[in-house]
Amino acid sequence: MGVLNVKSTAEFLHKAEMDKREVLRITADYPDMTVEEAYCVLKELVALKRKQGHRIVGPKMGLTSQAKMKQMNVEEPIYGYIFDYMVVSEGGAVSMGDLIHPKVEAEIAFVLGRDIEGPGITGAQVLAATEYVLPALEIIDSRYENFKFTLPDVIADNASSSRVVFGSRLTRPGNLELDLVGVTLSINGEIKDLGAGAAVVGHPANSVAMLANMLGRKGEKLKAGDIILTGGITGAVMLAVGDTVTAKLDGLGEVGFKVTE
Ligand code: OOG
Ligand code: MG
Repeated sequence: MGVLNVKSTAEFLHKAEMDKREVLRITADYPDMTVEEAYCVLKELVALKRKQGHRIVGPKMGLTSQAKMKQMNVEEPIYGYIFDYMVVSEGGAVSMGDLIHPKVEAEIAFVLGRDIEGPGITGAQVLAATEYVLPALEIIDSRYENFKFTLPDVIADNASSSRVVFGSRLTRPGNLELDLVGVTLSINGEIKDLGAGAAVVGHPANSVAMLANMLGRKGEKLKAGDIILTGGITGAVMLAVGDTVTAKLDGLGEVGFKVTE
């Protein structure tokens, strides 16, 4: 009990990730941890990873789907950061031995051509500033026992970020209707879940706009060249050794990886 120590909490979560060991959620000991405090832990966690030489590839949005928001009983999505060591090459392998209890979800990623700074950013402004969109598979791996957490817990844990695979085809957003893009997520050739871009707060560009506005409240902005994950379109599906995972996104292409020991 007592007062939450931001620094040691960040170290605890970073160590859990590096040791590939699930841990008791922070709110079991600090039930009063607020969302604001959780973002302070995230900030410390980011500083820690940077000090170890890891580089941010871009921010990610989480809990952007109605299903996850309802499940977590929240109204606002959350954000975290993807680091360079989390990126797996398209068609490559994710090693189960590096992870705890990973799940995969299909997403649309954005690459901005110029900086965007909230408040007041809209989806239309995001689209106008977007250079490319691309398919992505995010592997989430909550550091908490049984993937069970409250909202502040998951924020402190970098929104369960673990690995990401980006598709190699870049598409200019142009007249694409990203809300209507159909998505399937298959494992070993069997469709496990499916959805459409609209699952992400109505349109994936809205997710980027919300992120710009959330960062804007902290005096931060989205930068040109950032690769931004907009949030799961499909549900998250458990992974097992031997799985071959493929997502197909209508008009955007495919992305996949294998799970090895
Ligand atoms: C939190 C991460 C959520 C998404 O796309 O919704 C996320 C979790 O469900 O563990 O990455
Ligand atoms: Mg995600």
